[in-house]
Amino acid sequence: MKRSLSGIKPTGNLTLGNYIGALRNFKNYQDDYENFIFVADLHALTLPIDPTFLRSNTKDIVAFYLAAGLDKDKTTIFLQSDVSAHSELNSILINYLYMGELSRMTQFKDKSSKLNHEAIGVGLFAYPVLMCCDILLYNADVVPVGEDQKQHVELARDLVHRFNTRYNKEIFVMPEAISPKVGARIMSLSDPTRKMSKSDPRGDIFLKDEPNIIRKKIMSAVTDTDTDIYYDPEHKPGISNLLQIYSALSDIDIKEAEMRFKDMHQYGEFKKIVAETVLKEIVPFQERYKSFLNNETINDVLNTGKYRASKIANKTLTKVKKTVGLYVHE
Ligand code: AQP
Repeated sequence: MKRSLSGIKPTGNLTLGNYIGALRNFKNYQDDYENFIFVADLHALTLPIDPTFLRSNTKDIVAFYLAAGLDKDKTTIFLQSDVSAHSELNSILINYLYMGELSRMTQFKDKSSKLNHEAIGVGLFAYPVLMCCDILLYNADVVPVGEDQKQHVELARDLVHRFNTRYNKEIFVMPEAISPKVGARIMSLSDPTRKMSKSDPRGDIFLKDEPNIIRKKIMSAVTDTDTDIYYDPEHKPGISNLLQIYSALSDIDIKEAEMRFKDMHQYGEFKKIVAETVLKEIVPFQERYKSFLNNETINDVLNTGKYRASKIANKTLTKVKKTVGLYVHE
């Protein structure tokens, strides 16, 4: 059976972007793939974060995974920090990637551009190395991600090629990023030229927002002064973003969504329909999330996941150690 792996960093409150681009799709892999979904908590340390928030957000994400339809008997749900092989493989593979490659990563450039040069953490720079380890430890065939993470999966592909070629053995499986056809890049509602992002929450819809707040945010989403509703991200980024949200949550393509609104010519009416579509999906999701958010459920899921993930990850780690010449003894 092929393997699928994905995760979310607990860096901030999860957004509708995380939901549409990633979370909502995770369950689609649990029947046909050996599915691994983790909370990338070590990645959350790459920028300063409040420890109490990190802990509670980590639990939230596990409850979100369950609310999104992940079943612990079908999907291995685990914490990155629970499987020490991630950090150990990181110490090895960091030597197989280049400064030039890491400096070209768009996410690093974006995030570091907001910091004083002297204060850019090494972890932020090296974050894609750890992400390569996350993927390669499980020999994932597919990695379901939103648009912004594709470049990191590409880096993992380069690393697989480099490593396997150097040792002339197929140690790692070549992973492939897969993104939803619609909704792989949901934009901020206050500035639709910017990605909706949990660590830069201007114009975000949060998965824990109250329904009236969600409605308000959508009704005041920035659009243009026209009245026609069609998809044109360059000239109508706000309307295109709302169309994207609508079509992703209605499971239809953009063309069909455009058809539904072609005679409407009223942004207010359109926004109301988008808001109701979001609420129809998010309100029951929030109810399920609340029902899973208790220590007993979370710890049970994570204990099972830790055991299953560690077994597979340790096997890969041993293989890599032997390959590079580290002395492995029983
Ligand atoms: N706006 C988005 N539209 C579609 N997909 C998105 N994802 C993130 N934002 C959007 C996808 O969500 C998954 C989890 O993301 P992550 O935790 O690895 O962090 P990220 O990609 O860096 O997302 P954020 O929300 O912008 O986090 P911060 O602010 O911490 O950097 C990924 O599959 C991502 O593509």
